[in-house]
Amino acid sequence: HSTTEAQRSAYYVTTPIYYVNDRPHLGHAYTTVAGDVLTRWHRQRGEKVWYLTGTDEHGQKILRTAEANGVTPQEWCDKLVEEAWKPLWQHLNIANDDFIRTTQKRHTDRVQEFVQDLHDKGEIYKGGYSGPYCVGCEEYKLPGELLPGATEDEKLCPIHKRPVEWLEEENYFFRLSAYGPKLLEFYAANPDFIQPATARNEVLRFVEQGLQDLSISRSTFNWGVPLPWDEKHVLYVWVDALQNYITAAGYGSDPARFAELWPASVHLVGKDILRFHAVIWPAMLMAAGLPLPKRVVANGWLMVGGEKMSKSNLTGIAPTDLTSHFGVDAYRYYFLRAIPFGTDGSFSWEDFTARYTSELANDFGNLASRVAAMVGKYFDGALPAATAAGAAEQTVAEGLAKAAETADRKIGEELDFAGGIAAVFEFIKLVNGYLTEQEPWKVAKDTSEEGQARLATVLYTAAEALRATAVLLNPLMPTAAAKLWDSLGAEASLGALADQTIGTVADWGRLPAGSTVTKGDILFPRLEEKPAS
Ligand code: ME8
Repeated sequence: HSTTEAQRSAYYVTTPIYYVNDRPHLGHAYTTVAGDVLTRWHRQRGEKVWYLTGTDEHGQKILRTAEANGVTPQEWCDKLVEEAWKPLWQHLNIANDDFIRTTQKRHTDRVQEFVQDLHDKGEIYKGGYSGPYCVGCEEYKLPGELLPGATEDEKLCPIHKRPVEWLEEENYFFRLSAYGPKLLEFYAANPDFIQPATARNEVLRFVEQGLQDLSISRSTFNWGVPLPWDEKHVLYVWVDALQNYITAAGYGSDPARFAELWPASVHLVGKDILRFHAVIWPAMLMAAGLPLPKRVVANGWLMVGGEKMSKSNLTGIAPTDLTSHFGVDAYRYYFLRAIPFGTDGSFSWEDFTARYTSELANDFGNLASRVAAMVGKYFDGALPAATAAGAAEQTVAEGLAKAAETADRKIGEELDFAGGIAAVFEFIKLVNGYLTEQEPWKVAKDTSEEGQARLATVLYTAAEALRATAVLLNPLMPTAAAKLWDSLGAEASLGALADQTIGTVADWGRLPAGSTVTKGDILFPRLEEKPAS
């Protein structure tokens, strides 16, 4: 990157825009929390960041749900967005900069211009298609991937395990097949475009087999964006949905903003929608002559009983069922810490409880409250200076440097959240070990000048380690980090927690002696007994 480019472009992260046929569950929150931590991390680096999420509101799935509930699809979407989706993101402390809804005019107008442009360029033609369609996926399926159903004629979607429908329609088609070679060339030139490697390999194999043209319109229902040149057709919901990433970024409406945001830095997607993002979307952008996103990163599935947690399988657990027990910070922590990003995983109450108790309450929370209590007890809450630092203190400072470097690389670059969080918690362990070894509560009994200097040094070292920990954990657990920042009295000397940068977090000695340390709220209170179920 040249300096000018780096200054001009923002770190732009997107989530999938979720179908609002139902309420959000743990799976949706998983991707959105990951994106939030990623963007907060880059913000904490001092970069300009833009985080987009939103909702996918067209198509047959939404239409049918609305009909079944006796309301118009727009009414249904408005209700779900306002009553379920937006409140959840607020509850989970998601700091998105925008929320796009595909029924907004700022989106539909631009979508019509985009497809008209492709039509004008000869990328779209009229044809016919018949094949099995899964409304749950909003996708034509290939006969070979279907599972047998209850009768000989019935076939099931491999993801939803529900019967597919046979669709036969006159459609418009996008010349996707022409883009296979160009896509393969692009993947080869940009080996990091699709991550993780398993996802990349899957896409490569798929494209190498040869692509079929893509049906991009439907004429048997009208809940969608009308094709500007043939209003009997609405645009296929996926083609409409993918464009949210550019319509929200100012494509066709705000050139300066679009230049700053596009191409996106990272599209976060579940592995089920990888092909749409890594094949169809790049091909459409190529056809339109627009730059391609820099990365598409696929997360694995949260599983229930060996199947993908899903609304249609009725296995969706509401995030609030867990946050009401563990709290929002612990929730944000648990899923990213417990499941390596990119692989499938499942949630268990026992595992969550165990991690909460040992890692959050004991290792981290107790450390913070012990240090604050000792500074209160021995120094009246005024942080003493480290006048007698030696090798043990050096080890803590070095441990911090290593943790900061590792976390920055793993979270900020590799999206290895579990690895990055582990690095910070290893540092917390190191500080706990340091206190256990130094035994400040014993040193305190030595009233000689030397003894008091050692006591001051040990407590300063622990508090300074906590100062850095608050910064490193702020993107992941903003509430706990803010409480810790507060209890260290850091704001008065160092300013707002949000303004601390990752680049300076390991500069040892930033927290000034004399800071007012108070015993704040307990960061992670003991859990109540599990409610009887
Ligand atoms: O696919 N585990 O919307 P959607 C992990 N509207 N992540 C999960 C999950 C699970 N069990 N279940 C859902 C759509 N997700 C389209 C997207 S984008 C232009 C259009 C997450 O409501 C995961 O990120 O079905 C997945 O990709 C997304 O929710 C799908 O949400």
